[in-house]
Amino acid sequence: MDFHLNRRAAIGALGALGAATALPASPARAAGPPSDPRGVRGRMTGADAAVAALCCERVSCVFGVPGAQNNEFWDAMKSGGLPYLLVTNESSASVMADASARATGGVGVFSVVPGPGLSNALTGIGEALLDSVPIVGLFTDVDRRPGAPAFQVHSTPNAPILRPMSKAVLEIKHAAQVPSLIHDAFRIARSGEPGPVAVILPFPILTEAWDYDGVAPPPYPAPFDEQAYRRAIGLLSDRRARVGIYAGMGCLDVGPALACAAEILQAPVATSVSGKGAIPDFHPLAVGWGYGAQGTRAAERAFKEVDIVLAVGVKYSENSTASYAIPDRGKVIHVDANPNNIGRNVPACVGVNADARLFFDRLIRDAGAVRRPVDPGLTRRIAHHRAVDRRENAKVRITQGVDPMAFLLQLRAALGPDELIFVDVTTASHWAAEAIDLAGPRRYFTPANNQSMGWAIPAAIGAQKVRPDRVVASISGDGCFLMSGMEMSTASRAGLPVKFFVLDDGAYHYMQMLQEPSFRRTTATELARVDYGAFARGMGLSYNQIDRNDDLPAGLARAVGTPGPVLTRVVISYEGRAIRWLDAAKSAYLRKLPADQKVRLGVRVASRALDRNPDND
Ligand SMILES: Cc1ncc(C[n+]2csc(CCOP(=O)(O)OP(=O)(O)O)c2C)c(N)n1
Ligand SMILES: [Mg+2]
Repeated sequence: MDFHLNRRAAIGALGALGAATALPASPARAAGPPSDPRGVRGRMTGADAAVAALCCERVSCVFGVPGAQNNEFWDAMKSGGLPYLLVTNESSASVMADASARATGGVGVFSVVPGPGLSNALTGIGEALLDSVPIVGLFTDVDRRPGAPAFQVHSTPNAPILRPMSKAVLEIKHAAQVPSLIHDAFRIARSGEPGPVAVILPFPILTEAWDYDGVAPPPYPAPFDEQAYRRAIGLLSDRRARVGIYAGMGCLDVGPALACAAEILQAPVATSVSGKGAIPDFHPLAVGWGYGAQGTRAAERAFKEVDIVLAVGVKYSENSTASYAIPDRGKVIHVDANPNNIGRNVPACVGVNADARLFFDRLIRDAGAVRRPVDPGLTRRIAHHRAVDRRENAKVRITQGVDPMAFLLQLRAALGPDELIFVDVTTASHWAAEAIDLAGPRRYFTPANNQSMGWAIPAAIGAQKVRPDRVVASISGDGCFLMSGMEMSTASRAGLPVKFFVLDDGAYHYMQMLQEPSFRRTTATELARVDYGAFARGMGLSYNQIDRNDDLPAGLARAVGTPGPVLTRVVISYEGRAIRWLDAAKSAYLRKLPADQKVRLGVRVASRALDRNPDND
């Protein structure tokens, strides 16, 4: 480590003096905690131990906002050379941690103060919880020792708020526990079904010194239920049964094994929304997302021929099934790292509590028992249906303003196969799931299950911070933009060249689509008109605008080609293109609606249909 004396080191040394009362035997501290890949060793403060543990875990960035309870930690990050990114609101800190994990396959980290910092961060924590993303939140806390003063600033209860939102809440009670509990948090976040873990670190511990002699523990073993696996193989060994694989987020990092298993089984592979990219879209057995009326037509058709669905690392969530509209396709073998996910929404004939990698690796070793002869007819049919899908998607159907599908397809082409696309909670998200082809995993990101509007803007910034080698684009509706647009200032401050796209229709079109058929009017859906050019200038971004389909090629080239962060307003129109997801969800909803509710709905719709001037807003 370099020990040359500069301003930063001098400030660090002054900081060390501040902690001198707690560090009687410490040698002069220069450039932060020693970073030992084996574990945290030596005498240091709790703040330095936390930084050393995070360095040990190879954290690429800590996202957050400093405050009185964690300034010591932020200072230690600087001394320790641990990269950090200041955000405008803690709601972005947890989202950026989540996105950095999704973009890299690692664990994302954020640091916030208790009270408002914690509550602001909850939405992003919820997204990581429902979307199974490993993140670690460091919540510095007020002084809770016996005799500590009452009514401290930010003293809302942390652990009780965090517990239902997290896989685990680890409370550090003594400086000695700092590295070991941080390592535990990473192990728990990654293990089984990944998710968010909270570490609560009271601020007095940050300045306490301790002699550490730790070793970072190995990861928890991945689950594998041998007996259930054998039952699954027994079922798959009936070679008359045609198999379809439904791959979720749990398959993202096992793409080659998934493709190999599909070839052995001669199985078409559909993915959930979050599993998009687990198999490259150009693989001859890849059929796109979903396998019901909500997904691609190719997936729907291919799975009509299937007798056994092998569902791996997938939850059959409301979003991925269009409100549980997934069709019954015979027997389901459900493989998941979390036993509580198995058979929850779709009954499983065999449930296998196993990690996707272990499951596919074993299946490949046992290929002899389950292998099907190569079926050229199957891949021909898939190629045909996918070509039909792509042709249909490429037809421009909307000419007033920009057709969202044309925008999505041309953006994909302008970016190239390896760049990262973040899709927000907008009408266009369903077309994006259908039409954006992927060359591999961790290139397409969406808040699938907590569906927090505005997620894509901070998420794209967080991903860009840890993937400087990629172009990162975010696609948000104008409603989403209004939720988190201020975070764009972070991109310009930190020089992160994200390409932000706002699909501007002046409304919550999604809500209008849901409200109009049921209420024959819209309520609370019209948005403020925003001067996006002025906003971009105010935030320090370049500005770009696309008004018509004809502008798309040049407008997208400008967005991608302009250095630094760019805000592009896309004047969008949604009328005139069907949404398969919505149609599937609507028919599932109506099918399940009790008779008396159907009558009530019918009467309201009929009576309001007579109103020539509906009271829309
Ligand atoms: C935080 C949050 N609040 C409310 C919702 C409900 N919601 C889902 S989509 C949507 C409208 C999105 O508007 P916009 O970004 O303009 O996209 P558009 O619907 O116009 O495509 C709303 C209000 C949500 N998902 N998240
Ligand atoms: Mg809108």
